[in-house]
Amino acid sequence: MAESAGAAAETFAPPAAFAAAARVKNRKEYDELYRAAAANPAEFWAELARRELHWLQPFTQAREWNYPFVKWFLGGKINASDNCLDRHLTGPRKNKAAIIWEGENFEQRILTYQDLYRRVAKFANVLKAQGYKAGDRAIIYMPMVPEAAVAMLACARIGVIHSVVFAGFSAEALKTRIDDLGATLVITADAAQRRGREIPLKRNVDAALAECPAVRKCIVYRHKNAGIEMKPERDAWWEDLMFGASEVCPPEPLDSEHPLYVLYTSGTTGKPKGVVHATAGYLLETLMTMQWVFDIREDDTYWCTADIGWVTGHSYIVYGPLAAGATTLMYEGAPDWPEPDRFWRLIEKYRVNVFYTSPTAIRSFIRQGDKWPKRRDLSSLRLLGSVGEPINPAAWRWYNQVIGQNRCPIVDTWWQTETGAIMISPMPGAVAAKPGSATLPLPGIIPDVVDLKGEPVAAGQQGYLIIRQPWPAMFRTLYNDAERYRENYWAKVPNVYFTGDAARRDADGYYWVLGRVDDVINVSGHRLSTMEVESALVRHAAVAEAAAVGRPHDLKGQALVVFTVCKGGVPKSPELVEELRAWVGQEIGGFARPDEIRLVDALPKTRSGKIMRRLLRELVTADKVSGDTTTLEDYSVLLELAKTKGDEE
Ligand code: 7RM
Repeated sequence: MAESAGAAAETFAPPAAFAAAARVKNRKEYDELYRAAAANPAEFWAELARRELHWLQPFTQAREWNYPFVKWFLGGKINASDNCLDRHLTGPRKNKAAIIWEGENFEQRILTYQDLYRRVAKFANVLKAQGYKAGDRAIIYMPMVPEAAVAMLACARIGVIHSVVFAGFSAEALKTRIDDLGATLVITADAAQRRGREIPLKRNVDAALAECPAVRKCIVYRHKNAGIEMKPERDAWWEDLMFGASEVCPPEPLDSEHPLYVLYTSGTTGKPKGVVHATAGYLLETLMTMQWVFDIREDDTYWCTADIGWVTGHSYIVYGPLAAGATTLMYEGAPDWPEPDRFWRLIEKYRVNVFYTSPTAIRSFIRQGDKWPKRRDLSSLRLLGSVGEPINPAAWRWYNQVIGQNRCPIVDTWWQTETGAIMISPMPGAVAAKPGSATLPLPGIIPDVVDLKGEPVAAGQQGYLIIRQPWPAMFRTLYNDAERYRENYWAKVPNVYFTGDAARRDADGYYWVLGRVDDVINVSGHRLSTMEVESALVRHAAVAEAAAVGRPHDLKGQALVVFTVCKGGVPKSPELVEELRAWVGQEIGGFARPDEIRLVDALPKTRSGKIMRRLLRELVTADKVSGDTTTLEDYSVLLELAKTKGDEE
């Protein structure tokens, strides 16, 4: 990417037909909108909040910025579920499809806005009947089924703070999150499905709950008829509780700042961070970005392929699309099941207009060959999106040609779990794309590329990506850890939000996000903390020390390589390598299983005892070390490491 990352890169102007129909139609309109917002961000957002959201009580103050803590739309009362459902019921959207669901075995369900509303109201009454109320915390550990959205919206309706845990996480990871959050409720299903196999969710919940006495209730949605055990008193079937529940449940008027959800994400230590999002600001920006970035239309079928367990699923399968009154497609299953054309088949079948996926997925489609998309009718598509990691220009071009048929703009959207909504992305009718660049910031977002002192670096130079002003969908804090919030995000560079990403801004002002600068690695668009993997490994009886690093990978962006030192007397063997890989899978989740484990005698360390990950990174990337090794304690360690090549997958 580096060779094309600049003003000289090829540009793709918005297709004229697209621009003519778009909300923001040309660069001049974007520039004016951006300038107006930057002149007074608080007032800009306040005006949108008044116009775009349904308030149960109007707010009296736009913003309170008490560095590094922000509040938006103070004095207002609002409800996210009311904004996603009730307000669509009085007009022509009432019988419009809210969620179209397809299962891996081609099962289909369509829930209209009225259907979804009734289910949410009923389930909210179920939660109330179980004694849950505003401020309580619920874990949602569900497959990709509409009931996951029902559970989220029902929590939101009565102010219960939800935390969705990706169904690929292990029992151990689930337990850590339940504990940290002090959750008293778990909502789950018997099983999920992937590649023809059933994944036993309830069994993981049982294992986690054996050590979580604070959880009083576990509600189980029957999805697969998997034979599971139900613990009397604690466990109840979703359908039993729903039977006869009232469909009337007025939305609770909640403070603008009431936490909507907590989502755990990997940080630079072994302990995941609970990212806290507040109701009104989050809702406003997920909604605005549906308009600005996806230019969402009343008759669109919109599909975001993320899992509901990641922030992209929260913002762009559930809250954003439903707040916009859109039709959102949800698919439970693998992209290559039963054949590698499943995504294209779904687009053909449902006449999908807007398609939002990840570079990793795109690269795997490229590898499978053009014949798969070519045998499907993709003419309904009008806009394509990408998220999760930098998209390499070659993948961008393929996406443009083979999927978009040179007709659809591509929005490369940069954002994070912490930012809540898309921050840097072209407005598709207004801003020309450059493959590999997320292009320009959205209105009200004021980023910069700076050095550690906060001084802007020159155009074309690499620096730290920061944001200068708080924005409404910004996370408010880390759950129970305001200090870590301050240190991680607001102290690395004085007075600004530190994203953890390196970036370059070219002479046209375009942003090129280069990747993480911390110990977070991005495997297939999933954030993994090197420390989290290392702590999982040292919990294994055979392991003394471990150091995890990322190595560039054609498909996944980065692959996970772990240098592992075993305890004295433990013999190195391929069986041990396999056992350790499986162990990490079990401790964190299958997606965190290292691609490679190298059993070594020692790790390179500084004199103060810090593991020199930079050297390990070079070693796995270039197979040799050229950088500065002057602080290395024992150079011979490095020579030994260079000889140890692990077994490739
Ligand atoms: C939405 C999401 C956030 C990290 C972020 C970046 C990387 C995401 C892009 C990107 C380059 C993009 N949330 N990232 N999108 N890098 N271009 N369009 O992914 O919290 O899971 O990850 O992902 O490093 O900091 S996340």
